[in-house]
Amino acid sequence: MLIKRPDPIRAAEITDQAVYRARRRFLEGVAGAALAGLGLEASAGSPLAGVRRGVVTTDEKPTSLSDITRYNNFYEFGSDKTDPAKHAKDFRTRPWTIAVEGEVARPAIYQLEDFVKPHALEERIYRLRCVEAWSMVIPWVGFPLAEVIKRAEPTSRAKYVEFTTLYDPKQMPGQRPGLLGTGLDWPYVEGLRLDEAMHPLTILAVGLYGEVLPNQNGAPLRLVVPWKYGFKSIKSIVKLRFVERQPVTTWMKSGPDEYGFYSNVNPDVDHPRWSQKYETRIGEDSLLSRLTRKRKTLPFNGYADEVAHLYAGMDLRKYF
Ligand SMILES: Nc1nc2c(c(=O)[nH]1)N[C@H]1C(S)=C(S)[C@@H](COP(=O)(O)O)O[C@H]1N2
Ligand SMILES: [Mo]
Repeated sequence: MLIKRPDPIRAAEITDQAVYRARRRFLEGVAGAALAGLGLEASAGSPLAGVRRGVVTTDEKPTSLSDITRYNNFYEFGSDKTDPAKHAKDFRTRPWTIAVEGEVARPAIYQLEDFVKPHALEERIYRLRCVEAWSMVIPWVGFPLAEVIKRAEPTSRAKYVEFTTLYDPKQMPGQRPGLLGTGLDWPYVEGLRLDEAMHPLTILAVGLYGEVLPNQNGAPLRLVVPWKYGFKSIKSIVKLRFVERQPVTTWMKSGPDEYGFYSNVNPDVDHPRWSQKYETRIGEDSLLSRLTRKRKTLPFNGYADEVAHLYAGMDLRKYF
């Protein structure tokens, strides 16, 4: 993975924060009013209805919408940070089905709308820390994954959840051999231990900045696990499979020494090719700031109070 400089922010986009605050006031107004559907049928940029303010885990300034939507990792659309915004423009996210299968009493295939409808949408402002040592602060809109898991009724054999992204080389140029091909094994697969998946900080996101998720950020549905490196937060999910054995994830397959199953943000365990002690906040720090050791990376990305107990007694150098 190469670290690339984001495009310069255009003056017109500096108003992001003001527009966001206005929209947030608007959303707070409509929350509690009768919902005119979820707005999910609409495309990226449409405001989501009925979003309530959720758990606030940081008072840091959200990264600009411009950086969040133009500095992406979504290898299905190319490995350059600017590729997903360019190549995911026409990605079709409707109709969309999500399969819930494996060790559950209630396996099902849902249409996206039916999958999302039972859940109240909340805003969650989380830090996202990439293994490449950059970070952002993103105001997601989503709902706890735990609600989906409870509805599926896992059997006693279910110990892990495996997530799969859409496989569609016609639409996803990164999945085809050629210039944008990345050599990863498709489809993209991720996994969580069941207790990590049930943790109240773990959400499925359908939007950000109060609006339907842009394609490059994983529309129509992506996972967000804020205490783990960004690659655990799998995009454009089509399947949740409950399993007994620890899943083999895409990044473990591509580099088992570099990417472990747990992938908890950990300043004390270096990536074999670079340190994890410091990070660069996109849009705020210069991309060289990691070398000047300005911004320290926090254990579990700052969520240690909430999640460290999940790993009590585990050697986190071994289970990295
Ligand atoms: N399907 C899929 N999901 C993915 C990726 C990917 O390449 N494919 N990249 C991951 C990585 S490395 C990061 S850092 C985050 C980036 O999310 P963002 O672009 O919304 O900031 O998405 C993760 N989810
Ligand atoms: Mo990442």
